[in-house]
Amino acid sequence: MTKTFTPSRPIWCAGCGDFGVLQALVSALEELKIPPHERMVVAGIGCSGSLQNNLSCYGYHTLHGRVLPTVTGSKLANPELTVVGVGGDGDGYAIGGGHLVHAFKRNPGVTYIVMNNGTYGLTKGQASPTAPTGYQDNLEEDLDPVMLGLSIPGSTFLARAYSGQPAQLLDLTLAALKHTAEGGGMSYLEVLSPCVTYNDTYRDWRTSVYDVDAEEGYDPTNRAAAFTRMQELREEKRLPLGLIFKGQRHALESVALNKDFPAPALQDIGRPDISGVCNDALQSFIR
Ligand SMILES: Cc1ncc(C[n+]2csc(CCOP(=O)(O)OP(=O)(O)O)c2C)c(N)n1
Ligand code: SF4
Ligand SMILES: [Mg+2]
Repeated sequence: MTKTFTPSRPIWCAGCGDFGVLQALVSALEELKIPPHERMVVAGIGCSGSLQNNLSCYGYHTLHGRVLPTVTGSKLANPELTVVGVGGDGDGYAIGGGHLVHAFKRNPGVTYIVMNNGTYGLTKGQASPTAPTGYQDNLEEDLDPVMLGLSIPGSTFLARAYSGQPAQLLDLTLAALKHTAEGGGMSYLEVLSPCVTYNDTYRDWRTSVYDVDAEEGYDPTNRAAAFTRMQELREEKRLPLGLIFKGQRHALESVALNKDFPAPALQDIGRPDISGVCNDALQSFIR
């Protein structure tokens, strides 16, 4: 990147929770001194998917539900980038739900932030996988993606924040970026981010959130105990916030890339053996 563009102003409704997520991400990237040309932000489709237009970065608006394969590919192509995926609950848990399972399992060095508002905001308020029973005549039980993440042994960082509590949201965004920067692999941060137009949950969530960071004896390194606590809190109709689980496992790029399979963006394309392979590939399309 030789020039930076001026980020556009958000197009969200006044009061949308996504403003808080943008503010936290911008502040965390600044605090960690990650310059714009080292940031790659990939967004899904939805109101939340416009976030990458509102900060200085390499940005890419990918296909609906395809944030995780795109960020995984970006990190493998250039592991020197700070790669962040952002999107909605519809994007990440419905059409993209299969990718979430495999991303937890693969543990690529990316941060994935999901703005969960329990609805498809952009398409005017249909029930998403996290919508409660009864919302828009939803007959189904809501999905808890943090519990899904806990059930997959490869996951290494699972947290939940609330855009109505900006100090904790910033702390968790910083912790997520640091986990990944230190080689820990994928940091997954779900943010409860109310949609004031189609599912205004501010009043409900203000009283139902529960902070495990403040709970004496809560151990985020104990996967089984964390799962049990999440289940108890769910039965009490509470929404757990905080660092829910932090484990250790190698990041995908640390084992997938090596001297026989180097990162494509870091290869010297002037080398004759590489330019020969590139030319052969190009010729094969022309033939
Ligand atoms: C393949 C495909 N299917 C459906 C759509 C229509 N669509 C656009 S956004 C969206 C859901 C958005 O919900 P969510 O991901 O929760 O984002 P939000 O708008 O709530 O931030 C859908 C179904 C689409 N764009 N592409
Ligand atoms: S429709 Fe909902 S999710 Fe979309 S910008 Fe407005 S408040 Fe935010
Ligand atoms: Mg949504």
